[in-house]
Amino acid sequence: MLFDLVTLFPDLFDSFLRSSLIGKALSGNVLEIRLVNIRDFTSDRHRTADDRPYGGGPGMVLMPSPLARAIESARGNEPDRAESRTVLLSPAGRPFDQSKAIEYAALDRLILVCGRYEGVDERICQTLVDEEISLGDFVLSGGEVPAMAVIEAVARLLPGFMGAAASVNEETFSDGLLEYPQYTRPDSFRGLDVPEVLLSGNHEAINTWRRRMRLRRTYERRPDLLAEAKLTDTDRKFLAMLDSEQEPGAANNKS
Ligand code: 4GY
Repeated sequence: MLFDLVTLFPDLFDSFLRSSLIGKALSGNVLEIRLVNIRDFTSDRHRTADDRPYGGGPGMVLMPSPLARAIESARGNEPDRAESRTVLLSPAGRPFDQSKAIEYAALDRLILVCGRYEGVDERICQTLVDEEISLGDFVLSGGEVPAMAVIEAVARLLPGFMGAAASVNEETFSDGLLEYPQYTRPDSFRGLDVPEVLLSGNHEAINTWRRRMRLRRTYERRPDLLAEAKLTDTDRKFLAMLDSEQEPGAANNKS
């Protein structure tokens, strides 16, 4: 799969692209990443890429022309890649999630546009961008860090990315619940013991405990996920019990 990164700061990707897993995927041809520097498509001697916003207000806006030419340059090589998508990373986008990562992993090519300044000229979004996606409700200085997150989320779904031995564990988002807590040796660390059940060797008890921990965590931290989660009748009974512990005046033995 080919990723084109359209950015004013290509150097920000240096260490990321050399990092072990991504680096291996690049040399193993599982992944190809091309950098397109927007600055190379400016047309004045100062190589200006930003301008003041029409209507006034603070900050600067990424000029449409250099960005348009940069995106078109990316598309221009190998324009015949069957399935290609141009995506802008922006807090104003639709939320990026695991289902989006799966969708992108099926493409031949993803063009990631990294904005800077206060934003990108809206006409770029209307003409050259297929969709805007957000990594979360916070504002960064540019789309480069979110672009790396998207590459990592998508790349690990590509066949051959992690080698034959390790397979992708998508449990958390395949059934829509948060993961259970993990422990490794030693069985006591700074006075905190590994839950007994995990040392019991009783796999049925372990599975039940893990399922309940997943339900409890999701209930406490991400109740919004429960609406879409795949739940059994037993799960729903457990959740109803958690909920009854939340009633005002009900006994609460947890912490
Ligand atoms: N949050 N999710 C995000 C971001 C920076 C102004 C457009 C985010 O995806 N991207 O904060 N991006 C902005 C900065 C121009 C990109």
